[in-house]
Amino acid sequence: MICYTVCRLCSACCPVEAVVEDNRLIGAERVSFMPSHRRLVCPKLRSAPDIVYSRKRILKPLVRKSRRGEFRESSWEEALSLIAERLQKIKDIHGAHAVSWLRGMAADWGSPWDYATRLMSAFGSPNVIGNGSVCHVAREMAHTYTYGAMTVPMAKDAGCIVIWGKNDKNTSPATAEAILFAREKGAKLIVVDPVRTFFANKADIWLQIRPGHDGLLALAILHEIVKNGLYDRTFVDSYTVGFDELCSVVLDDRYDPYKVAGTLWIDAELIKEAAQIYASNGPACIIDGNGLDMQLEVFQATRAVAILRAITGNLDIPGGDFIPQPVPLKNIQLKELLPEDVQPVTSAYPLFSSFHPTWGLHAQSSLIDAILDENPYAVRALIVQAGNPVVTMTESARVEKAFEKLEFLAVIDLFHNRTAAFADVILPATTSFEKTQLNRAYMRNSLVILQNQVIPWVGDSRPDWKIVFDMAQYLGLGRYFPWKTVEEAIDEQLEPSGLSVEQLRKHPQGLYASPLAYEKYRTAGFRTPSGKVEIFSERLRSAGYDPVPYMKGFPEDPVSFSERKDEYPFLGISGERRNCYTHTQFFRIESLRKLEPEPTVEIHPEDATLIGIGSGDYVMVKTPKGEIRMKVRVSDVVPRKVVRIPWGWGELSPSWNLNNLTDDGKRNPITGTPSNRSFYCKVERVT
Ligand SMILES: Nc1nc2c(c(=O)[nH]1)N[C@H]1C(S)=C(S)[C@@H](COP(=O)(O)OP(=O)(O)OC[C@H]3O[C@@H](n4cnc5c(=O)[nH]c(N)nc54)[C@H](O)[C@@H]3O)O[C@H]1N2
Ligand SMILES: Nc1nc2c(c(=O)[nH]1)N[C@H]1C(S)=C(S)[C@@H](COP(=O)(O)OP(=O)(O)OC[C@H]3O[C@@H](n4cnc5c(=O)[nH]c(N)nc54)[C@H](O)[C@@H]3O)O[C@H]1N2
Ligand code: SF4
Ligand SMILES: [Mo]
Repeated sequence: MICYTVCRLCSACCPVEAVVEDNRLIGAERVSFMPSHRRLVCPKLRSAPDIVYSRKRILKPLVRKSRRGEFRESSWEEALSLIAERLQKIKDIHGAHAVSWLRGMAADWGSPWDYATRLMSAFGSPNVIGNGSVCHVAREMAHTYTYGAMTVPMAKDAGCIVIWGKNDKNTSPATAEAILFAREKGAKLIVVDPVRTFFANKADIWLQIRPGHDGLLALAILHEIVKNGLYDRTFVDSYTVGFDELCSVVLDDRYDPYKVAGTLWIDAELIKEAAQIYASNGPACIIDGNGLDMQLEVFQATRAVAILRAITGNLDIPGGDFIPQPVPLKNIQLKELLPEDVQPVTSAYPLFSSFHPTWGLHAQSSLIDAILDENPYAVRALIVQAGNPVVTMTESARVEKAFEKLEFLAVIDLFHNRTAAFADVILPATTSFEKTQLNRAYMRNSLVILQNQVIPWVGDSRPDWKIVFDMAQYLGLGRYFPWKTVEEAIDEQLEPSGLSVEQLRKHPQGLYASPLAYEKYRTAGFRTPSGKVEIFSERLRSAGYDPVPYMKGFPEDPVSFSERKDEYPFLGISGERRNCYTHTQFFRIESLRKLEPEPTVEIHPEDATLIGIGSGDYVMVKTPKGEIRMKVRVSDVVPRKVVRIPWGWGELSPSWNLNNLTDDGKRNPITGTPSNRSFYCKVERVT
């Protein structure tokens, strides 16, 4: 039997056809506009049955026999009672805000995020924290502050595609297929990436940027476009505010491509040509990605890129950058129940914590400040859902210290990860194939596709929704979760859209909540305070930040440890996401592991010769925070003086943990984003 659902083995959220026989998942294939024989293969999806039925999955709740002692299996009743009792005790003594919920990306940011927030609101704690400061939410805020929403690139119909810090071949096969399709039809392709990626190899222009300097490149491109009158004057005059202020920033001689070329490591002629091609081959879209995230400059750099989209007239047109039409949903987070006098732990980042009605809190480093330094107050108990923060948060040593200090930790996961090693209780969750939910990807834009449960829960595991609903009962908050099934909960949330689970199941390829419409700003304006594209943001000005990107100038070398680069001369960058793994996941799935058995640091041939190493040798990579030890691959995919360190392997060994090298001391002032992406380091041969 073929069953339609959405795969959530990574955040790409691909619609898939699952093959189910006798209630068992046999296989699955992505749904795509590409004919089957031309579709990109996702190894994780191919191994989905190995993941779902892995012998390593946790299939019973586990509780500790004693603090840091061994785990023993328990009933759900015992585990949930224990959690409720411990959380209630901490609430009674210290207040509900001493309890926090921390979410990784794996259970999705859609309805699972709403349920966790609802539970904590009812409990009385504002602290439900996501990982958006290092994922795409900081970038989402920059888009939103500029034109009211994060745009969706319409690559398939574009005349020019700019891929800015994204590696879709490995991270989003549907987008990669759209790019390949457009390219075959003759679309121009520009790639901004320090690494020679699959698409950099296919590009008309590859801007091999110095890591962390995207804001400066955007200024140089803006300089070229404005100076040569390559912008859309009618759009700028009618629909933007602050163009004059932009001109006074970007026309400064400092941002002339010839002046910045040396700093950017890019030939000035290439920057000028890229600006010319982008501005004159519309409709053009910019696919921005995680190369901009996890950078100290994420916010203003993304703002500068967003302004490029706007002044070239590419917003909300077919083949350009579409302004999504959010699905009207009921806000079920119940934040109105929260006491007004308790601030969340992320209160140092107030704009980021409030830019969106349901995104919530994402400056995740603040949680570690709260546990370790009791700043702004102490968090003593934590529930970690669908994340592995001990490996994925910045500066693992600090995170581990914080987890050691917790009075109570409950983990909701499929596997025994490094974070679960600190837990008092582990609750076994189901995979995405075993649960029905509304994913964020299908809430933010008009087409809604339901993630459907296609097989029964494996063992004694439970879907995340059920775990949260049951936890509410044990905490005496059952009245806030009146739904008997997840379908009832989703229907209530979907009510304003006029859609329902039943209808969505009848239309597994999705239903539109509203008809697709372009250039909506002509009648409705943009969803910003002024109703226009805010090149100049009054909100940023009044909060004390640059209202136009880089009014106060582009900072010198905004990369971790730049003040010590004499001692740490290499630039380390957080490495490739291989398509067989998701962050710290699936390294123990044999069919996937054999595709990439060991991590390798990539280093340029000239640097390798200088250090006297070759492929297969081992090196130590060190920063002031720590060190890792890995095998070397000599390769010219990276520029000189840059090493690419593979991501996620810290789950298998601390000596492979990239976040042993990163620094949580310096953060973006608006979003609290530390640089997990680029940092100075040294590379030493292991003899
Ligand atoms: N240095 C550096 N740091 C990074 C990154 C980087 O590239 N470099 N990437 C950053 C980014 S973009 C992100 S999004 C974060 C990711 O950070 P995390 O979300 O912490 O990363 P994962 O390793 O994906 O952890 C997900 C966990 O959820 C479990 N899981 C899977 N599915 C489910 C489910 O349905 N329910 C439940 N309850 N559990 C489930 C998995 O077994 C796994 O243990 O890391 C960030 N940190
Ligand atoms: N297979 C797989 N797929 C995934 C994930 C996974 O872990 N594995 N994770 C999912 C998640 S949560 C996310 S957020 C997405 C992320 O997906 P992407 O946005 O594609 O992120 P990455 O592949 O980390 O990095 C994108 C590119 O940025 C480049 N880059 C590095 N530094 C810089 C820089 O300073 N400037 C510029 N311009 N580029 C730079 C890298 O070389 C890389 O090619 O992928 C999702 N999909
Ligand atoms: S890219 Fe692969 S793992 Fe990620 S959602 Fe799509 S099919 Fe699933
Ligand atoms: Mo992410």
